[in-house]
Amino acid sequence: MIELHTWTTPNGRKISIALEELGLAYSVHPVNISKNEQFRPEFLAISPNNRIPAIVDPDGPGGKRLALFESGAILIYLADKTGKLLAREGAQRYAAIQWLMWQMAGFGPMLGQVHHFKRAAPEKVPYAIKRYFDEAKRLYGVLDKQLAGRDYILDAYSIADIACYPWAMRYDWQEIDLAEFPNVQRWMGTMGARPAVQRGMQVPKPPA
Ligand SMILES: N[C@@H](CCC(=O)N[C@@H](CS)C(=O)NCC(=O)O)C(=O)O
Repeated sequence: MIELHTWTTPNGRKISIALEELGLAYSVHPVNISKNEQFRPEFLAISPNNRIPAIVDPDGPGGKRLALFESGAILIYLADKTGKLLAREGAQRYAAIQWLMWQMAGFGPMLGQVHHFKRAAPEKVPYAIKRYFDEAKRLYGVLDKQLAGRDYILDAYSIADIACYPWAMRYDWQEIDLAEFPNVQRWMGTMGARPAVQRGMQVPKPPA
């Protein structure tokens, strides 16, 4: 059974959603990053960058154990393992990887900076708040344009949608007005109606 090492954050939830969508059996191993559990030696042995999520698949390529960190790499691995949520070849495969990279390099990190400077920074830094909030709005605009006239980011539901959704679900933390991005708003409704997405968003259970 695949081990999922994760926490209650957007990057972690990408993987629980994918595992739920793919119907793969998995066990959940919470890594409470607010208690610095990501620095425990046993977790660092799997994820040397001390970040969740990470997986261990005892039945990896060639039947051998595979440990993997970086949510984008994990999504590609799980999709390739099952032959679902990512075309095996052709233009749609590269389009999905393109949007996955867009999320990994832009939508996630920039929204993460918005979360930090709007909610967590010990001092108010107006320059940083404006810089990252403006960039967040630009990125929401790019996503909105891509979603015009489509149910999902590409022709079919893919790991690109799964990568973006948990970050967009924190729109209230980002103080993003979804009414300005009607295609994103519609897509979030479509995504949120999927039972596997609903289950994946509850993993791991928040601490009591
Ligand atoms: N690029 C990484 C980012 C992972 C990441 O930033 N994870 C955060 C939680 S969402 C984390 O583990 N933070 C712990 C820390 O900063 O020490 C991925 O997508 O997997």
